[in-house]
Amino acid sequence: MNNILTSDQLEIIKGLMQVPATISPKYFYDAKGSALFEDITRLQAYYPTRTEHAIMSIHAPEIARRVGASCTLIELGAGNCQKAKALCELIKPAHFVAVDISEEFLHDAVARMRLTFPDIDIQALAADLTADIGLPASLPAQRRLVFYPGSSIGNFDPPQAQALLSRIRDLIADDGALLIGVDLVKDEAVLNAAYDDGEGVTAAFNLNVLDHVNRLIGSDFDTNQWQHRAFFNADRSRIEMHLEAKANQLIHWRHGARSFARGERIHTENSYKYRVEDFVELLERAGLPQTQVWTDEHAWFAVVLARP
Ligand code: AVJ
Repeated sequence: MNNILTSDQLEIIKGLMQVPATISPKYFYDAKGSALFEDITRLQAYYPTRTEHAIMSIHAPEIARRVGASCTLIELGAGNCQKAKALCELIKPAHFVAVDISEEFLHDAVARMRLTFPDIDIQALAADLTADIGLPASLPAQRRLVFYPGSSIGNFDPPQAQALLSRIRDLIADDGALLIGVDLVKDEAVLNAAYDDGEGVTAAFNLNVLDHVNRLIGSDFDTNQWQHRAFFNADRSRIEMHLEAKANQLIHWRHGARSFARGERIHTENSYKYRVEDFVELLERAGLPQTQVWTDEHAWFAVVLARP
């Protein structure tokens, strides 16, 4: 092994040295983390996935009509491609690009999609949305629909979210559109239960990031020494997830170490919750002023179609 650090290693070590320590939520998604996230989406307490799915099913004809003919569908954070499957049936794109951070997971999902849709040209792209999204050069310069479901936009703080939305606006050019899912502000008890489920699936998902980090930087975190914490921070309108040290400990990695005191936390995720009008304003500021909003009966979640 040489001494040159990868950008992932540098980012992780930098975050661990901060006070309080942080680990980016993008490191949740190794193969095990992606599978655990899939388990989360099936939990009764985790309302976003099924609520978004219900909104899209109920309004499918109208969504399809408003989206119009799109040649290329680009899904960001595609994961198991379940949501894209429904959308492909609806709008029948000529090309589909599935973008996700978890490469292994994505390849299996894309292989299944190719069997289901032999007439669609399907490509997988392993990419980190915090960096530039370099689309395959082979894509035709035809009308594009970017699909960004699941309220994954919530992982970014509002200025970062606006920057990402601006980059999406550039990807779709003047004639394209963005179809995006966003989680809304609601009763705190509902929010807290969704991120601290009684079955401990979210806890396992949060703790798994330590095993992933151990593999990435050669550290010696012991998941038994850490505890899942999740709560709504009303001032900042976000769910925060942290890992809390159960005891004092010293964590080592190659050429480095850090001590954690009992009760000290590593901040692992923010999941911002929006009011519809604030999210629409964010889209406007990102150059996507034409919007159409669909929501569920409790106004827990919104699906928004936005255009330049
Ligand atoms: C994938 C970012 C949309 O914020 O709800 C679920 C991740 N974290 N439970 C979310 C997550 C804990 C999820 N996103």
